[in-house]
Amino acid sequence: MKRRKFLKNSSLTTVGIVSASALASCKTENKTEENTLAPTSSETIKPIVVCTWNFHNATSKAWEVLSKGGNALDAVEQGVMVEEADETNETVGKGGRPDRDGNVTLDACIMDKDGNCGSVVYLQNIVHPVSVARKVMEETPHIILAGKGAEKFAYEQGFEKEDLLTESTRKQYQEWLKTSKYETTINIENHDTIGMLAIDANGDISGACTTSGMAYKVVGRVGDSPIIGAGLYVDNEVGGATATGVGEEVIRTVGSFLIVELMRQGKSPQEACEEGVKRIMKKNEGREDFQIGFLAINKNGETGGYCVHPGFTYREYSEKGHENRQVKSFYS
Ligand code: SD4
Repeated sequence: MKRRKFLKNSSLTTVGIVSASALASCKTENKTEENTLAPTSSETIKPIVVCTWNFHNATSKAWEVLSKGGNALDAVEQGVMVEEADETNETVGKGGRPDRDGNVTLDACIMDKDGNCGSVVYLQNIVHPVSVARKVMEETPHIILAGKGAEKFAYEQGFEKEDLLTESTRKQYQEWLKTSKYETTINIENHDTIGMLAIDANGDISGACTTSGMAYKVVGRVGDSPIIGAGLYVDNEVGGATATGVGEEVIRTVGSFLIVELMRQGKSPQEACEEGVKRIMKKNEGREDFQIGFLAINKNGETGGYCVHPGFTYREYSEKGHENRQVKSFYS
């Protein structure tokens, strides 16, 4: 059943008509009257891609798609797929750390300019959960598929079964089993979930988020990353936001949706991310044992980020160049 004929919509037209020369002129434009966003910047930057942490290869891939005139949805999917396939990234895709029983279970979601979205949670044996999430979005009338059902659907869609544990994560897991500490504290400097937001040459926004979640989590645990509104949210009139860190805290504040709504009310991406973290800290007064990083982009291509502890960065790639940006934090 095809709920959405995504490939027939204008994004495809965009791919067809936006040439390299068109992109050459896609530097900065004056803001148009059409934006519902309260102005926080006088120029529009597009195309542009940002992602949580310093994922150079992932943003480069997304930029490659955008700079050839590709749409934002393809850019974010192909961008985050780079990390899903990278076995050295131990919190995304193949090579992600397992749960307490040794299963690698993946969470991912994707959202497009029209508010269409797809998500998979607790997915095993598939290297690219973001692509399965996209299939859920495009090929089913649903938004979230979980566990065995998601895996069965993936095989039906032609995805191949693969062992996601690597030699390295298997060894680490065996080491962890010696103490089997049942605590969900994660190293505040070591969150590698990738959340990516892109604006294409057409000015349309999409986002994706993918993770293996917290290492040695309770079996069955699902974090914020595949939850639309928590780990990711996109509103094509306003902007997008994504999160990394302890997902439970992001879910409690519906963090990404909150940030997009704050931008709708006129806050800059930076101000909105700061407010998002402050809301979380209000519910966790005095608690310092967790990290959250928020990243946001508005319709103008203005970006911002904020986190609980120093260390969170985000990578930005536009015609202006690419850089890894340090963000301010709640605690210094
Ligand atoms: C989760 N937010 O599952 C994810 C974890 C994360 O880098 O961001 N790790 O809660």
